[in-house]
Amino acid sequence: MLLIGRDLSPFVRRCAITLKLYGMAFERAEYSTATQLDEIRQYNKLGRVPALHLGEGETLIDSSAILDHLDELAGDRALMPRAGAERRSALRIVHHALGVADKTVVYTYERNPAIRDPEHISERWLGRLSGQAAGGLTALEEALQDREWYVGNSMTQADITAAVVYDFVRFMAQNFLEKTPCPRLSALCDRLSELDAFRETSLDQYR
Ligand SMILES: N[C@@H](CCC(=O)N[C@@H](CS)C(=O)NCC(=O)O)C(=O)O
Repeated sequence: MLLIGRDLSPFVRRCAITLKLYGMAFERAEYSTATQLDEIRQYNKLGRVPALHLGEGETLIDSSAILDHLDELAGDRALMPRAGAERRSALRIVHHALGVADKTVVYTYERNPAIRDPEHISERWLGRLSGQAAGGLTALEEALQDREWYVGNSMTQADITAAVVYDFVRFMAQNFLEKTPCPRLSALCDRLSELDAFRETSLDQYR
């Protein structure tokens, strides 16, 4: 399997971490969305990452579709609860986190001169995006309460995705967290950052 994209993308990183946690062998094509769009388009005509090339001309796009496939391969070890209330809770957390990631990514693109002309930056648009990200972060912080894990008694995809997205926000848009501190989520992220799968994909490589 070949994973396309860099760990700077929270969508890519949650796939890389999950592959590592499942112990599945994979290779990397660490293309940047800012400078290597043509290379990325060979795998995803949308020009987005992640994509997971499975071989024999088959490629999956979008982190949720990729993780759905990996969970199927993982069988009983799948990190997403299979059904019922636990699955619904995990999906609620994962999609709040993905929403925060979406809004934060667009926020950073709006302010990136390689993507957006500085004279066209809209403060109104930035305010809307940061407000939406803050709403999602608040939902994630409240949902964790004082529990060790979001769902049940062990780590699930909800914990992984929430931690990866929090780490991304902390790295790219620290100003969001000044207005919306998330101490519980921060502690979860720090705890998971000790795992090899998180350490090996650490954002420190982009400092
Ligand atoms: N829903 C997608 C979102 C993927 C996404 O937005 N990826 C960003 C990188 S963080 C990207 O490729 N952006 C390039 C662009 O849209 O121009 C997923 O979960 O994989």
